[in-house]
Amino acid sequence: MGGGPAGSLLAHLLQRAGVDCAIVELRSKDHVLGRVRAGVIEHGSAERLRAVGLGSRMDAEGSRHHGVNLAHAGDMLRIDFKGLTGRDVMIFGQTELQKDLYLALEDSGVPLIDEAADVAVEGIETDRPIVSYTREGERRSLVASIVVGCDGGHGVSGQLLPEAVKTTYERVYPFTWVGVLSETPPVRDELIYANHDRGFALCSMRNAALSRYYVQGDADATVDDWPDDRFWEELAARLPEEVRSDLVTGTSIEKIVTPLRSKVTEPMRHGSLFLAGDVAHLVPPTGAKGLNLAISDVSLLADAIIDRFTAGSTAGLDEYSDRALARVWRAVRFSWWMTMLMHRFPGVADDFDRRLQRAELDYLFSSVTAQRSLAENYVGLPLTPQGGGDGLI
Ligand code: RFL
Ligand code: PHB
Repeated sequence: MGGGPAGSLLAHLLQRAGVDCAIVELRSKDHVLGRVRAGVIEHGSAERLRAVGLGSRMDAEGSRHHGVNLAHAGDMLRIDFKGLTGRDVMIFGQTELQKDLYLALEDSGVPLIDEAADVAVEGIETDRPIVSYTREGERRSLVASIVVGCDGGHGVSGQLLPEAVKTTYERVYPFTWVGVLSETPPVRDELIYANHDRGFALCSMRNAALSRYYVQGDADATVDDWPDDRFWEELAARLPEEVRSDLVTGTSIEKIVTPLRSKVTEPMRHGSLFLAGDVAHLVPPTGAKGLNLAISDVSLLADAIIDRFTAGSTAGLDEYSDRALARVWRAVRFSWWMTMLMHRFPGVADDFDRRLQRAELDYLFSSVTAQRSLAENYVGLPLTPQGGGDGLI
């Protein structure tokens, strides 16, 4: 269920291994392909995409980033991923990855049933669950062995888990991100995350002629509150002087307001229903982890499903939820930490929190150990904790 990155990558992995599958997607293909979202692909995610034939355009048109910058109180700190971890990240838009995924599915003949309305699932406590949907006015159904809910942050498959087995953990942050895409050269070659008294700002990019910028907005902000002039003015005000003078502004070609939340639903399996990607967990975009978690979930799940249908072993399926959640919570922690570190928190605790932020940023600016921890999390932790970071876990 769902043909975003999680659903389409999972289908690609299964089809390659000879496991039959189909995707049932609520929206039209064009709609899915038109969404602008993530930009940062972790080192391990990129390696996994390359290993399954999805790396050539990413390597040709994306760019390798060896570091990011943190800005605070007029200073800039470069976190040197390459030097600190030996690894890097790829900047390649989710929109582009989605294109490659749909092309790969078309080539391999995976049925992608788009514009499927009223998608419903029955029998998840049996080994013959049924997915039904309405397309072109007709009700149809698919009998499956396994159903995977990959239906995103607004999806419904999480609701299929009985209340008695389900626990949801949630944190809502009291602000939004206002994002703009503009056909202007990026202000720097690498990303800049800025902590400023006026609020957070992020400078990102898609390529040498396409920039992606974000500023922190109020919790109830709307796109109409943020005409281009206001956006550029506010972004410039939140950047260090040396960067501000290089900022090239232009007309926005896309603008969004996105709320920030952390949310995890446990477990990620009930009977023959499995959850993967945003439907099971949401993270604020500050750590650039959402798409990467979707990729790691389906990597684990694809191996488990393939094992089930080729070797007859259900061990991987039985372990999936625990293994995926162990990684999820590490990314939830990092995204929460980056969010707490970089934003202005409106409210009574503000002064105390600002002092803590300043102390933490001072520590980061002065300690290579602290920088290495950030770098290690940002480039991506190993697929399973056993592989752990510097090997100490
Ligand atoms: P998606 O991409 O939302 O896809 C879910 C699909 O399911 C369909 N659907 C249904 N299909 C069938 N039946 C139903 N009932 C259905 N309900 C919905 C939807 O139409 C959709 O096609 O979830 P998925 O596949 O789990 O992928 C998750 C990622 O898209 C998401 O985590 C990232 O975009 C998050 N994210 C980032 N992640 C990163 O790793 N690095 C980043 O730099 C990054 N930046 C971002 C982001 C997300 C952002 N927004 C807008 C939320 C920046 C932003 C601004
Ligand atoms: C993006 O380029 O859209 C982007 C980059 C880094 C983030 C979030 C979004 O942390």
